[in-house]
Amino acid sequence: MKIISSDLHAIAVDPKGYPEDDLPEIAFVGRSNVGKSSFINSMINRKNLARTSGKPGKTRTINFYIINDEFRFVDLPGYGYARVSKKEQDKWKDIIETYLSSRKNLAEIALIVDIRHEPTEQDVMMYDWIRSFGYRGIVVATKADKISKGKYHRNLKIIIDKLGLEDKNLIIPYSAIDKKNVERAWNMFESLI
Ligand SMILES: Nc1nc2c(ncn2[C@@H]2O[C@H](COP(=O)(O)OP(=O)(O)O)[C@@H](O)[C@H]2O)c(=O)[nH]1
Ligand SMILES: [Mg+2]
Repeated sequence: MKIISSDLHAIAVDPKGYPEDDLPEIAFVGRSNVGKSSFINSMINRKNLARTSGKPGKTRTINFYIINDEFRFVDLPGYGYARVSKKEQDKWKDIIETYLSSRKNLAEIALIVDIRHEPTEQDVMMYDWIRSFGYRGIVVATKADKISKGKYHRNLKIIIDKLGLEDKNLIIPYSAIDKKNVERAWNMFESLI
């Protein structure tokens, strides 16, 4: 994919704030701090368009990034950050679910997990939900630069088994640092947009 332009298009908490056009969107969900914003930045060769943060639990909004004026990447609020109240977590859950269940533009939802860790119950729930809505269920296993060679395949298998992936081509080991598999990720998304 040749990136000609990329911009923040909209920030929303509910459907009133979503962009009003027919451009296809690929949304990214995952735990807080898993690397969603870093994934988006590295895919589009931008250092800090999608805001990344050392402080987990900061993104409370849906951020729409428009690419080549043709499609959007959508950065959803991260779930599962223990240090925010239940009430606040429920609010984020509502923001995420409203978007995912109502958005006509949505071409695919990709789940981002950390390759070093077994997926959480919330990851499993999210993945089941994605599949039940008829999406393919692409999984990006990021932070691959942080895992030893010895653990790499073992951990991928743990993730595949825990999430119940039917096809192991659906999981993309990735690194925002060295851009491992950036081409493979683009090939996967290009067929959808
Ligand atoms: N080593 C490494 N660090 C990463 C990678 N992706 C994200 N990070 C770091 O993980 C932290 C959280 O990333 P961020 O993109 O803000 O996560 P988000 O909350 O899911 O959007 C930041 O300190 C990033 O620099 C990666 O592929 N490799
Ligand atoms: Mg983020």
